[in-house]
Amino acid sequence: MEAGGKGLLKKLWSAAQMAALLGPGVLFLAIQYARKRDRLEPKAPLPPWQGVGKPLGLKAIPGGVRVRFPEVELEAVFLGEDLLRLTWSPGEALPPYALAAGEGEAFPFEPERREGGHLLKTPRLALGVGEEGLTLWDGAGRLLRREAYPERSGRAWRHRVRLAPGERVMGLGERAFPLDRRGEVFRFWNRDPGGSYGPGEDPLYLSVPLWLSLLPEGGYLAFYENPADGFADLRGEEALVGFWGGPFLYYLIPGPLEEALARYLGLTGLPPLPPRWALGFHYARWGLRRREEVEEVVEGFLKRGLPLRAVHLDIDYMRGYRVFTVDEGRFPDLSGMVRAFGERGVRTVVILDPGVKAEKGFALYGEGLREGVFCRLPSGEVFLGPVWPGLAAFPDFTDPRGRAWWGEKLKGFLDMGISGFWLDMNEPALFAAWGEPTFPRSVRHGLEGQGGDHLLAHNLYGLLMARASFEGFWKHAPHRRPFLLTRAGFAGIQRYAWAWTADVESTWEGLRTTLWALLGLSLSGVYFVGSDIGGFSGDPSPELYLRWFQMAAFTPFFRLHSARWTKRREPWRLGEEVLAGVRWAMWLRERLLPYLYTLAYEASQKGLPLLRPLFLQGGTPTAQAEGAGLDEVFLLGKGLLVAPVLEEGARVKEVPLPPGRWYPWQEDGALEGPARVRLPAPLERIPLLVRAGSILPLLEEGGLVLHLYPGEGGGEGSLYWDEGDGEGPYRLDGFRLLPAVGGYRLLWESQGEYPWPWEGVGLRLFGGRLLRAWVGGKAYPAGEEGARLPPFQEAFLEVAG
Ligand code: NBV
Repeated sequence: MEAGGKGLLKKLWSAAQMAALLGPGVLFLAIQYARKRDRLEPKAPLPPWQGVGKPLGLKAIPGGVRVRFPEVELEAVFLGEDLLRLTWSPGEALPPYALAAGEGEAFPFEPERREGGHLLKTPRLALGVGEEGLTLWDGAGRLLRREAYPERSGRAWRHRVRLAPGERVMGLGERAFPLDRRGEVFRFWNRDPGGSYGPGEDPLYLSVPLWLSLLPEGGYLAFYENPADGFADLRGEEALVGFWGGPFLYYLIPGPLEEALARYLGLTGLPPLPPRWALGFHYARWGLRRREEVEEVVEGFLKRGLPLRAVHLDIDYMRGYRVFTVDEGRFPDLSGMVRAFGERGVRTVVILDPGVKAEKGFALYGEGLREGVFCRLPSGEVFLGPVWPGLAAFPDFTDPRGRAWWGEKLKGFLDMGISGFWLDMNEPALFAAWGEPTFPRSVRHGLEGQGGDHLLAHNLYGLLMARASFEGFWKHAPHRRPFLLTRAGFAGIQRYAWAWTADVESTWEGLRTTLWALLGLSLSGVYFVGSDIGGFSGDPSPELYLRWFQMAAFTPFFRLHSARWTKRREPWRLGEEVLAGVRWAMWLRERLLPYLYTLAYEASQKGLPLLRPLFLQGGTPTAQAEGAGLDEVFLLGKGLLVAPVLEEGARVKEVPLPPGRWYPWQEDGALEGPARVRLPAPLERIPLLVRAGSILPLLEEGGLVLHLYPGEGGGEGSLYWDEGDGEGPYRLDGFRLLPAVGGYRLLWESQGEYPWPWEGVGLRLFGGRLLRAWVGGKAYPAGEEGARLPPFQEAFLEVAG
């Protein structure tokens, strides 16, 4: 009785919130839908969990073994010396949507018989198959993981994994929790928290069943290739990981973790090189109802000399929220607007929601019905759910026909000159007055012909909407690099889209939560990420707004966005002080473009993250064990340490410095790590540090300038550059600084066909005074702003004292 009463209260409360957010009209549909979903949701109790028993026998197969249990089988196969795949059967096999390529080569080896079991060993990994469970060691013989044999209940599988005392577990996708996930339970189920979230909200929009274990020495990565509804319970000394359906199939990769992540990207796909403009500043705002309002904002940025590179149109541009339409009354001649913006260097991105208004006479809906591309209920009836336009049907992106159909629809916008698409509501999200704001689990999906329910396909919806959009983009604009931004996704989403952390609250906790979510995504293979500056759902104080701006300037996706019910927040509306701070952040971002673009290139080639928590680069074992600075600062690439201010009123930031020497941004005196240092953080800027030994390529007024921050052995850096879009020629420049008598030698090596687009190169040295530079016997004087030289292969830098 009591539980029922509480349940009712909860329902009323969420209905009230929904009404406040979306208005009474939507509320009616949302109540109707929640009732329908409750009726459709299968409620059968689960049979009790049952263990799989002990292994009965083991047989060698190419690259591994098959282990027989009373009723199940385990297949353990090495796909490389550092990649082990474990598959339990029977299971619900699914198309490998998360994976980029086919299976790797099976790695040849012989299982050895040992007391109490068998040992499977490569130079990098060893798996022990024992009486009670599996044990994993790395190449140095260090214990990585011990797991018990799994249990089953109907379609569900779960197992227990022992956690070592000092072990940290990270990853798991986008989470509103500190990076070390121990002590909490997480669900793998993409979910729209409904217009606003803060710390502790779970799950969020984009889950990835990837776990990174950081041990006092070493660590490993485990990736569960299962999109079904699942969980990781990390509250005890033993973790419990399970899925309510789908295949029980996972991969194990030994550390170091940075390499393990790169290996995981080898499996699930590298992010493509983005168009260069996408690394600039983007502006969005929900609630700009007319073309003139958008034009006014663009003008506002440009006339103040604020470098705006893209403007996003939220759902307001559509006719009654019908996807792929434009309201000609409010947005007349959209292509003219897009062209005019383009001429001023501003790209246009439009939002797309998956729901197609279920309305007689709406051509797209009629066509979708005729072509049979929408998701259906088990009865065969097209499934309808309420979203922005009212009741809508949803393309089945797990069906190749659904994907192709959707991809075609992008053509109109691409022909108009639209540069990118922002994919929203693709968890998929629905308006439900209570309970889960998504499809009932019984909704059917094609799954490449094999068929299956929403329990299996839910987490794939965003991934495959992105895939459909990516493929359509390629097809219809083959000379442009696709730019897609998505809210939901799954493992492999990095192959198609960038992600943003969406509707976070506009509070200081929201800012901190954002940093957790961004780093969590990065540690889950989703490297191109960003947030709504200032938070989505409320009105940030000017100080919070500025601190958010300053952090965002160093995250891969840099965009201002806000909800329609909040106060307008273009940078010039928050006072002179804020505007000056924003100008610093925006221009520093512009200057860093060559560095960022090079990082983007490295991500696309080597699978290295852009945002890195300290332990991924340069952390000593002690720093790792203490987890120092895990959630306080981050590295952008290897060279730049960013220390965002996350507290109101703070004008000093305590920064955990990893070992080595670190130069405060553009200063000469380096600090020595490991240490915790207190650095000034006036309102206008946040502390930035450069790792000694870095050469950073920057764009400054005169062209390209190398900032040289020498370490003991000199320094190095690289630069990737090309036309900025398409697949034309590129160039890759490598710079090496070597200590020499009286200064440094600077060596420059180039690869690729793209010509050097600047006049010569500028040099600025930190940690010493550059007097002049010599190239081929000719001296080039150095002033306050450094020296400018013609292109060279070797230069000598003469340094004072
Ligand atoms: O399209 C409206 C919003 C959008 O501005 C936001 O960025 C998304 O996360 N969208 C969610 C739908 C409505 C949220 C209440």
